[in-house]
Parts: sequence; C-alpha cells; structure tokens
Amino acid sequence: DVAPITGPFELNPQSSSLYFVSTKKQHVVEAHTFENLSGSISEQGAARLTLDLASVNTGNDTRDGRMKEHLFDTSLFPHAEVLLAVDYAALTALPIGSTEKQTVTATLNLKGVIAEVTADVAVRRLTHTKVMVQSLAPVVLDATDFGLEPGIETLRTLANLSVISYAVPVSFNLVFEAQ
Ligand code: OTP
Repeated sequence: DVAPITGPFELNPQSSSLYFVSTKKQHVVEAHTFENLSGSISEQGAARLTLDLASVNTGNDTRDGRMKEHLFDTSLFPHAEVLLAVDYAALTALPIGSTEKQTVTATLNLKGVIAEVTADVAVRRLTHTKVMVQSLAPVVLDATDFGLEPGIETLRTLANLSVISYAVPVSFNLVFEAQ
C-alpha cells in the first residue's frame, strides 16, 4: 500500500501544453502555443495555471514580437493567470488509470481583465502522484471580452490583412505531480 497524497501538486511543464488558434483572411487557420507554463493545485483545492505571455510561439519571430508588443503588452502584463477551485479530496481519491469528466468554471486574468471561462475537461489519474487535466472541447475565447480588439486591429494593419477573427479556440493538456 502507498501513503495517500497530502501535499500540493505542481505542473510538470515538459508534459504540459496549451495551444490557441488564430484565423486570418477567413480561411487561414494557424495553431500557436506558449512555451512556458506553470501551475499548481494546493491541498485546499486552489488550482492555478500561469502562462508566460512572452513565451508565445507562433512559428514566426516577427509575429511573436508584434503579439508581445501590441496584443499582450508583455512589459506591463507578463502573465495570464487561470484560477479555479477543485475538490482536492476527490482528486486524490481517483483510482489510478481512471478518468473523470468535469465541467469547470475558472477565472482568466488576461491583460488585467478578469472574465469567467468554462471548460469541459477530462481528469485522469496517471500514477499515484500524477494527474492529467485535458480539455475535451476547445475553449473558445472572445478577444473582445478582454479588450484585445485594438491589439488585434494593430496586428491586422501591420500585416496588411483584410480580417483577423476575434474568436480564439484554446486547448490544453496539463500534467500535475505531487511529491
Ligand atoms: O503578413 P502575415 O499574413 O504573415 O501576418 P501574420 O500572420 O504574421 O500577422 C497577423 C497576426 C495573427 C494572425 C495573429 C493574431 C492573434 C490572435 C487572434 C490571438 C489572440 C489570442 C488570444 C485572444 C488569447 C490567447 C490565449 C490565452 C491567453 C490562453 C487562455 C487560457 C485558457 C482559455 C485556458 C483555460 C483553462 C481552464 C479553464 C482550466 C485550467 C485547469 C487547471 C488549472 C487545473 C484544474 C484541475 C482539475 C483537477 C480540474
């Protein structure tokens, strides 16, 4: 028998990823990521995911630089943060190898604007000390909810594009580990 988990879970950045999708000129759809993620789940059930906005990787250095400067304003807002409450006892009671579907509501703080986001996730106990939280459906953000439309319009003008969509699907795969 193994001792029950008692301490906090920390995000394993090597095993975790988050992707978001942009759409330009109606039909050009591209997937992008943030390289640096961190996060934790405390024994009190406070779950946190922090995105280093300056680690945005769209596969295009010019575009990454423009997004940091004009969209995210990373010198003023280096991080985006997702916070939610989870049931720590239920999480650590999940049998190894089993998966539970949940609909979670979190707050997303992006550029100082806090809005609720809801996600359908699968929570899977991988090993005694590891859990994976995976989006089952993409979370579709509306950039206007976070006041990002001026930034998107600046990117559109700089790239001389007809349109960039304000609807941004986000998907994630997060692995948390306890000691
Ligand atoms: O010239 P040219 O054509 O080449 O032009 P370019 O393409 O170079 O230039 C034009 C530029 C373009 C096209 C890019 C435009 C960019 C955009 C439109 C992107 C805008 C981005 C936005 C709006 C947002 C980015 C995404 C985020 C900040 C991530 C948000 C995070 C989310 C939604 C995750 C939410 C997570 C949740 C709810 C759950 C988290 C779970 C936990 C913490 C664990 C819980 C634990 C348990 C046990 C349940």
